[in-house]
Amino acid sequence: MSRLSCLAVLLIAVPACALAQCTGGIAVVKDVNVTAAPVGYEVVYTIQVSNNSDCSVYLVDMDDSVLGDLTEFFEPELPPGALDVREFHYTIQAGDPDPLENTVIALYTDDFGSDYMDTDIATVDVLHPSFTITVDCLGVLPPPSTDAEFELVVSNTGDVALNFVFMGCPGLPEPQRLVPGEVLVHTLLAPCYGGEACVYVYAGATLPPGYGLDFILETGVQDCCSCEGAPVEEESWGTIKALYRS
Ligand SMILES: [Ca+2]
Repeated sequence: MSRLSCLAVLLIAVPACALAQCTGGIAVVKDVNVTAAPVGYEVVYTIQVSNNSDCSVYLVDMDDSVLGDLTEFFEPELPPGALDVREFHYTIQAGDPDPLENTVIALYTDDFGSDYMDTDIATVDVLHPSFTITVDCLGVLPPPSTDAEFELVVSNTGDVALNFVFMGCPGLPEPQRLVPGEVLVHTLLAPCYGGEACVYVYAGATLPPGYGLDFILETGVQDCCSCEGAPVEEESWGTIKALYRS
């Protein structure tokens, strides 16, 4: 090959080579709307892909360790500078690991067969709020009183502090904050009417304000006792249920 023809090859090859090189890449950012959430709560993940290269890129795969294969939800092609943002809702499950970490992996390619990959992680601290509540008649006070005495016991059996409000508990300051494992014991008096003394207590528990979650666990309990020395009746109503208020 002569020196001249070698130069000609170089002149042809260099522009073709320059075309095949894209600079920049893609960036994936994953966010979640809360840092902590109880089981049953619907969290919102946002996944944002930006094409920071100077070439169009084409989606190959978008896979999330919790949300699954998300490829179909994203644009198949992202021009240079384009942004693709999607929201996904996920309800925290009882069996989810705590903390719940999920990783999204995005894979794109370009016209020249180069791969572009990026990944991001979002983490949610899974909360397990729960409590128990009982009210029991301790007996009828001796005359001249006509009251029966009851003991209310509330126990925070979950892994997060709860702020309680009660109805039917005169004399109990509110709100009552109980940390995990803490137990509240309170004595209540109820007058005897028609041979029975009864108390009805409603308990509502909310997460501390710092979580920013409008969530309430609530239930009610009831107990009665006979004022004539007959066997004590025990009743309760309600099961602890969680309400999510938007
Ligand atoms: Ca946790």
